[in-house]
Amino acid sequence: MNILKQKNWKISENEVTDESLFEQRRDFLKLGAAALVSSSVVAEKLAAVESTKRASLQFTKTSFGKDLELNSFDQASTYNNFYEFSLNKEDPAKLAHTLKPNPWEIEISGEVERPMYIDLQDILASYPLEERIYRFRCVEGWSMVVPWIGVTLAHILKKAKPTSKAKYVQFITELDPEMFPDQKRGIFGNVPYPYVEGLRIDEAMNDLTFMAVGMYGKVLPNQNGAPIRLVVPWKYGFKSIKSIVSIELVEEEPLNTWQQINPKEYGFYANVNPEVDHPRWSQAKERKLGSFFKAKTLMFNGYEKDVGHMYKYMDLRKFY
Ligand SMILES: Nc1nc2c(c(=O)[nH]1)N[C@H]1C(S)=C(S)[C@@H](COP(=O)(O)O)O[C@H]1N2
Ligand SMILES: [Mo]
Repeated sequence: MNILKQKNWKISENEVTDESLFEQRRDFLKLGAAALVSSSVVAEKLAAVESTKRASLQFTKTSFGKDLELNSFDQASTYNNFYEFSLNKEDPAKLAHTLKPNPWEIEISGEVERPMYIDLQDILASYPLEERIYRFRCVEGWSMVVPWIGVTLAHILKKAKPTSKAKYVQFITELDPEMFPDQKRGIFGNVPYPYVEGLRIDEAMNDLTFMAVGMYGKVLPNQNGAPIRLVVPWKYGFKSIKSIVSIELVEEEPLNTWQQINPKEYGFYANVNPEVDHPRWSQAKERKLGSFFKAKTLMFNGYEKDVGHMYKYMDLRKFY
């Protein structure tokens, strides 16, 4: 295989902002003697402090989602689905320190003229990073609005030059039980690993389809899929696969993890659609993190004018 190995840029120390670290440490000191007697409280707080030490990113702002009301960083980084750590949404934030996002490489292979490895540091240092505010809707009925930082997937794929046989794209999450405790459990784990997702090539090349390396101005927290994850805003959240190490261009439709687990409930397309209910619950409404009331779910999660054309001749009840 013809592998193009790119230069390995490192983020320099001075790009790491310590502002929030300092703020948190001060709060920590304010907790005073009462908290200090419990060493587990101290350890937990220190872990939280460490996790805020994330590098700031250089990026351009865009008009995507400029009228949407953002969720807070805390909301988006403490309520997570990341089964490699746990099924419990509060756990990834506490457990994800075992994920080592640096160094990290993504292999691009399959139906491409230029198979390659891309170093994550290259993306951070030399790709045109932009911020996009997107709605995010989990199939379970909760939603949020997040300012992601990254590049379009199309930008990355074009470097590898997909061939005419590339009809789909398959993504794979890192498989490493030292980083992801649930992977140690083998067949007793939460899901069959590694986590796999897929998109049709036109979906992958759509301008909305984003590879996020950061959020809220800084690199991704581990629990949100560091160092690089997919964000497909018109599809249910499970399509937005985290901590990606492989992107393969393929001829056949990939079998994504949730389809493997329960094909009656989860399909390949997973477009947000308030008219097609999940077999066990309605998809007509959603609750935004932090909101008391539910809101109506929008067709294609509000992105119909950007993506509706791709599904014009498809029966969306059949291709769920
Ligand atoms: N590798 C991997 N990717 C994943 C998941 C997962 O468990 N493992 N969960 C998915 C689901 S169900 C959702 S809703 C989103 C959650 O992303 P967030 O934690 O950043 O909100 O990640 C998706 N990507
Ligand atoms: Mo989800």
